[in-house]
Amino acid sequence: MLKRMILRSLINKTKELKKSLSLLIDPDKIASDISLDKIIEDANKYGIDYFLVGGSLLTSDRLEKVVNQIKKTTKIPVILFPGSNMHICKNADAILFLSLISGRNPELLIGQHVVAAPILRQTELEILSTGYILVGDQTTTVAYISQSLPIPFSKPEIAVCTAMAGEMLGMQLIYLDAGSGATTEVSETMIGQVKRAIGTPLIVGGGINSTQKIKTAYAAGADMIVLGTAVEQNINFISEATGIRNKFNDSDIH
Ligand code: 1GP
Repeated sequence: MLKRMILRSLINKTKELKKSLSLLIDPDKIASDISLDKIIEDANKYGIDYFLVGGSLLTSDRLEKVVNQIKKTTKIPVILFPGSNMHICKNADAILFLSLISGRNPELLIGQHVVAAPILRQTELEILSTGYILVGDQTTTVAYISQSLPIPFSKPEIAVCTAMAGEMLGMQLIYLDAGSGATTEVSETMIGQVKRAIGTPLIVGGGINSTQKIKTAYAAGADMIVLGTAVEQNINFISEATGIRNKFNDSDIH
C-alpha cells in the first residue's frame, strides 16, 4: 500500500497547501542520549508525517537497527536521509536520493549515486530524487563532510537559480538545509523566493528549534519541515510542532 506512494502523497499535499512535519533520527545520537521508543510513541500520538533516518556522518552501525525499530512499532513512513552510499537499508520505505546541487563536489552530485544505483535497484525502496541545497556557514558537519561551499544566507538568488536548475534536471523534491544543529536557520526570504520559483514540494530543515521558526518557515512556503536537534533536546517539542502544523492545515493561513 505504502510502496511508491510517498512522492505522490507529497505532491498532493503541496497542491492542497497542506504542510508536513518530519523527524530526523540520527542513529548515532539515539545510542547515547535519547530514547527512540519515547520518540516513536510521541510521533504516533501527535501524528508526525515521516521519519527521516540518517545523517552526513554516521559513526555507528545502528542505521538498520533504528529503521527496524521504527518499522516494528509504527506505520509512519521511514525515509532514509543518507550521507553516503553506505547508508542504505532495504527495510525503510524510501530514500532521499540526494544530489548536492549547491556544491561542486562531483562525488556528491553523481559519483556516489552511480555506486548506489545497482544496490538500490535490488530493493523496494521508493527513490525520491532530491536536489539538496546546503545553505549557510561552513561550520556544520554536513558542510565539512561534503567538502562543498554552502550558499550564503544572504544570496537567495543563488538558491533560487539552483533550485530551478534542479527541477529542470528532473529532481522531484528540493531540500533547503542549513545543516543539523545550525545556529541560523534558512531565512524566510530565501524560502519564499525558492518556493515561488519551483513547482516541486519544498523541504526545509536545519536549526529549526522554536514554534516561531516553524510558523515562519511554513508561512514562507516550506511544504515539509525537518526537525532533528530540537527534538533530541526536548521531546515535548513534538507536540508543539505538530500543533503548529495542524493549525496551518486546518485553517486558511497559507
Ligand atoms: C538536518 O535539516 C536537518 O539535515 C535537521 O536539522 O538537527 O538542526 O533540526 P536540525
